[in-house]
Amino acid sequence: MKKQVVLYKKLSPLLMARLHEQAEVTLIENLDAEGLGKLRDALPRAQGLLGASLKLNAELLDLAPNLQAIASVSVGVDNYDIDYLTQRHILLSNTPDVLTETTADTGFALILATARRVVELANMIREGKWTRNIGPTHFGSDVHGKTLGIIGMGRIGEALAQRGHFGFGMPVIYHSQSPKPAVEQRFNAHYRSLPELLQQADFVCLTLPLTAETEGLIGAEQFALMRPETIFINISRGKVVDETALIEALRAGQIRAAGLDVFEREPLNQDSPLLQLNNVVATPHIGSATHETREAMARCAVDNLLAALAGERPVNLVNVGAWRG
Ligand code: 8YV
Repeated sequence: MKKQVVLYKKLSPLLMARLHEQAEVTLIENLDAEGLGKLRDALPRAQGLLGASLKLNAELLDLAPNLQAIASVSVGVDNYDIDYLTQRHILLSNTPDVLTETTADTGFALILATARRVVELANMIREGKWTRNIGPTHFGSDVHGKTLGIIGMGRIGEALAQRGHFGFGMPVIYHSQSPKPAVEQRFNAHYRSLPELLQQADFVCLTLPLTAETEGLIGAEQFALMRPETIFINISRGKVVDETALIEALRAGQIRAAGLDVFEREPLNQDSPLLQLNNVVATPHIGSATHETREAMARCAVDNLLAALAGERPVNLVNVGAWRG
């Protein structure tokens, strides 16, 4: 008897074919009001779920009495109530590793684009304002040799440190729940308390997960510790930052600029003050968004889901307490 799988994220034809071989598949193409209605209608029969970018709370999952596994096409798992899933022995899996390098590339893209004012100055040409040789008012900041501060030294933080150390000759300082001796050895990185890092780093980069402990971690007090030449980069989750405090810090010149791939609310409102600031580079949550990496993530999620539905422990099981193998 094929398992009932509900997808709320489109997959490539290859992966769809693979799923169809082993499951009865319902695809919810969009997560608009109509799509959410279709999802709610499909949940009562769902034994497996696969998708991303949707808060699957208890209210919704109470509609899915037969649910055995959720495969998230993401490394972040802040969209899930882990305790609820564990109590119901619903296996949650994610897709770490396959997206690490791509997301770290996004982090460096933002470091370079923000420091060198790439978006602002490229737009200047498009707007017909490049009418004479550029001068000091157009200058950006150097990246090479500057101090790279990383908050959250997990896989993505390590990949960012690698790029800074080997690629740009940057001294690396970091803050995380615990010191990482291997990272210190590989990248000549040095552990700092959060206040020390904020005071010393030329680039403050967030690469940590959104949890009850990290929500609102960077607010007015933390921005006040940074220097006027500091550039703030966020490729983690928007809610790790008090966005109102960030806007105030940018407006007051407490920090030089910000490169942001994530926001408190996504999509970012067109009338957000962040979009009125020339010293902000904003990208639409493109961290892992390359053809190659998103296919690899989806493939990983399908592997995790099919394993769980076959009674095997998924490679990337998040809530190990749910496993009864
Ligand atoms: C997005 C990410 O989730 O993996 C994560 O946690 O933030 C990104 O890869 C992506 O939107 C999920 O498909």
